[in-house]
Amino acid sequence: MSSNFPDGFLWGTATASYQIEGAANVDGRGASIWDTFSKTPGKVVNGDTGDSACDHYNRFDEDIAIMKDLGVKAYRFSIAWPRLFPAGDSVREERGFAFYNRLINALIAADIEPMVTLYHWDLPQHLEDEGGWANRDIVGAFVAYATACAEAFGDRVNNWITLNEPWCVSWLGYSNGVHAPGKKDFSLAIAAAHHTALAHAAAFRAIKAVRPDSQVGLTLNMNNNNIESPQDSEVLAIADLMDANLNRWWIEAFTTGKYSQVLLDTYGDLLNGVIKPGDEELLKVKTDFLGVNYYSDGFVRSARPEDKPYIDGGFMPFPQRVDTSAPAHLANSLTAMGWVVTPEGLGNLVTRIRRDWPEIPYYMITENGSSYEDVIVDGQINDIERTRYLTSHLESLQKAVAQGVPVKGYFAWSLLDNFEWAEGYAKRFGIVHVDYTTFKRTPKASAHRYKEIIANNGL
Ligand code: GBH
Repeated sequence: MSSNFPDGFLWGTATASYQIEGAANVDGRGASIWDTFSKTPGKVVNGDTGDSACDHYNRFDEDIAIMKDLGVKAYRFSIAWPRLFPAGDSVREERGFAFYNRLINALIAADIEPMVTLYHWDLPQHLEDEGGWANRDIVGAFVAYATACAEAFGDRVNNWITLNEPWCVSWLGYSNGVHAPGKKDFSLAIAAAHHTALAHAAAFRAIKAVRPDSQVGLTLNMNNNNIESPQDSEVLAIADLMDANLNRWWIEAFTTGKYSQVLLDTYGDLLNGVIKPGDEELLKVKTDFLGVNYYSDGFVRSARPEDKPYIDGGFMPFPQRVDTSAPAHLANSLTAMGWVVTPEGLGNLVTRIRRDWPEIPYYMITENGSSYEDVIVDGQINDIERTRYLTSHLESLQKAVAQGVPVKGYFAWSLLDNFEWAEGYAKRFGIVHVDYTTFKRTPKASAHRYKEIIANNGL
């Protein structure tokens, strides 16, 4: 069989610092908002914290050897800001820089391309004490941090992602409160959303100033929101608002420097109040690529009597009522997270991005994966459902790529089982199993399948 992805397609795996590193109190690392949050009773399932996680800080050589065996071409990881600048100010911790130098050098020695995310949610606690992402001063602090990273690692790192999923940073962190710092205030979420958009553009320019040839992108969590009652005008209106809130906010910011009229109308002074004169020019930036994290589609249809106003979850200030539950035909095959499995959505999503924003040069699928309960039998994990999730999503992606959609890489989430934020260690997304007592790594059946896919450059 001939290859069905383009030559040079970047097959990768992805992780994030707080989810895997552990060694939380080692080599001068400062506290992050996730240290504080996970140690607050009731915030994380089982009271789990990232204190030891997968102990990747001490075992990265073994993890790179696993990737090498899988034939992985690229590895997406994030830098823990509080390892480099423990207090979030200008005071450097050289042991933190030394750790990422060791990691990057080991990747390059193994012929694995590093793809660095600057912010995957572990904000230095001191910056949160000053208001975090809701305080516009964060933009300057982020630029200084991004510049230091580009100067220290830019001779070997060519691919940069400024922020991971600013929607989650803003809405889950500051309005719904399920993520650190656990605030529940719409106005803070809206401020954070604007400041993350400004931070992306500013960090983009900062990295390019140091390394003009680097590739710099932004990673967003996106979905298709399938409308199941198109005759209901209220459903159409809220679906548009949900799309603007999740899928368009940051893309419109960097492509046009402006937000959709529907966002300005909905959020009124809360949004208009944080936009300063000149921001249009500051937001606009010719981002090299879009990172797309895709897990699952959404569905929206006319409300049932039991549906609550959307505002109740703290996700968005929508007083409207709609039914967003899983459609009946998908409801009995949910992942362990309770998410519907919609493989065709991945192809549909990148096709939609191509149609609506042709000015974005190319995309990377920076995360895609699933959580299921794994059973170990004779030391083996035959994760059939995760394997099927992987292959079905790649089939869908391949069809879109064959139609000319410019996707240059795919990063399986995740290389390792890891600290799944508010779900702690209870939810496993890894293609490699981690025993959290011994830290033993065991590639699952999905990892073996991924190895074959990489070797064939396709399914
Ligand atoms: C990513 O976020 C993160 O980048 C990564 O660190 C994490 O481990 C991984 O995914 C797995 O969770 O509210 O039920 O309708 C995923 C972000 C945002 C995906 C909200 C699902 C809606 C589910 N997610 N989303 S629901």
